[in-house]
Amino acid sequence: MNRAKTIIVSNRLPVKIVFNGEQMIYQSSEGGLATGLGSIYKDGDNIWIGWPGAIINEETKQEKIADDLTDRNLSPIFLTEEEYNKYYEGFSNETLWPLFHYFPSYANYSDENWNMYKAVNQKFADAVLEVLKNDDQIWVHDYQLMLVPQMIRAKARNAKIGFFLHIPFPSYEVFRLLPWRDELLKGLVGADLLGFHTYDDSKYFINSCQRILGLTTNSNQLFIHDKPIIADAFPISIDFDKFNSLANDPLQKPHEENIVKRKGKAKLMISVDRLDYSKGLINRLKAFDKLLEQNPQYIEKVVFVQLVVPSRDTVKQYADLKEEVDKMVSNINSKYSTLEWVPIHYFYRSFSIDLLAALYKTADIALVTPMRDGMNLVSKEYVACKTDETGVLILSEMAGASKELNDALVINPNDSNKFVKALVHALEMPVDEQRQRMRSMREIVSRFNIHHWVKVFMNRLEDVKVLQRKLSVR
Ligand code: ADQ
Repeated sequence: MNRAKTIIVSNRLPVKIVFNGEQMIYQSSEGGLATGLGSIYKDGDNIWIGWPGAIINEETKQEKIADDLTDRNLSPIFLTEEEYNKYYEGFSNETLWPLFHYFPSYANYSDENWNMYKAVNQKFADAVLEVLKNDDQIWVHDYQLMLVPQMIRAKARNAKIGFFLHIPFPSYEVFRLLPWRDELLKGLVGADLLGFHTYDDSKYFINSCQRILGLTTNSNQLFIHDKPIIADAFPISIDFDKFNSLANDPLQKPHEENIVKRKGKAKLMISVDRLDYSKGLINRLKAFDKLLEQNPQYIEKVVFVQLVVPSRDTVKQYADLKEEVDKMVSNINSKYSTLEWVPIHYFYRSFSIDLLAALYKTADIALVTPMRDGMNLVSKEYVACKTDETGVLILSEMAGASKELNDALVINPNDSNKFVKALVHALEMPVDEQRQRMRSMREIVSRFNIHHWVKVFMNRLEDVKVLQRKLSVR
């Protein structure tokens, strides 16, 4: 008997191909999404369609990869260098990413990139259509594939399609700056269920659909010729148990002891981000500088460990940002260092999850202060690793996570005075208050974890189909 299957579609597969000379190695992703969706795509005939993270032009190699990945229920889409540059680097990352993160002056509007975005989205949709059977459900992910829902719908009228946006959806006034706003919205409303991190994101989306496409709406329902579809908030999370048990693992002790020894009596503050202008690196460094300038009593009493994962640093905006961060770190360090102490320890590289967990666990304060962020998983990872329930999270109100983690010290990253006040509050917070706040945040992250997120989204997709059927027989 043929059981209905689930088809996951995202720009990247949860494996990456890396080369060791001529030898190809498949590196599995340990990211939250891969873990959360692991229970789905690995099961039965289910499948995950996406790009395997390397440009492969030779047909024989492509065939071998497709063959190797079949056993893992993965189906690769191969991109040429030109497709990758214009669809991914170009339209996705130079147009949609800055605009959706409220950096419209960084957005580049290029017809050529847009045409390639359409062509590559069609390639993904065709790959879905090739394996799609009657009752299958499809879950499309993120801003790189916003046209895919409608492209599938055009050929499979009754398909069950969910879409989740991992970055913010901007307000109408920003979204309408896009020359291709109508087409993108039409692409999205091909889905039955549209998920966003926050209620505001889903409202902004519904508002754009009303004003740009003229759709009729009722609360979270949008009507596509009488057929209701739903847009709602589904805040993503992490694998709480994984981080929590890693933080409790005795094998982690040497890492932790090493960090504790090095920080001495000073308080440890950390931040962990990809290099990106949306992450607020500059404002954070300015606030730290101001903290030391206005509060010299913290000299030698606080150490700031800043981890930055390299990202797109061949692109000018990113290279400029990197240069500015380098310069500011070295200015601050030269301004305040003593013979015994350096205020900022700055790492521009990736860290293993073990070391990351040890840093989270030993950090007295985590600074998660993006200018704009869909959710931000670092804030939740920090909370999951604070097994003794101490520690303070300073969180930007521009991160989706701030809607759930109310017990963080929530700040506006542009307000440097309040930012410094929050730093002082965090440095001075009594342990009882830390415990009270941390306990309630841990409860939220543990309960609403990544597995819960997947389950709720999938159930809701089923409910929308039931609702549509009910209304169509009335
Ligand atoms: P990202 O923009 O990548 O994700 P985020 O949610 O913070 O942002 O996830 C970053 C991940 O990278 C975390 O799991 C973190 O541990 C890891 N990481 C960061 N620095 C690291 C380092 N130096 N070494 C190792 N690992 C590091 C997008 C959206 C977010 C949204 C997620 C999920 O931009 O808003 O939360 O998708 O939907």
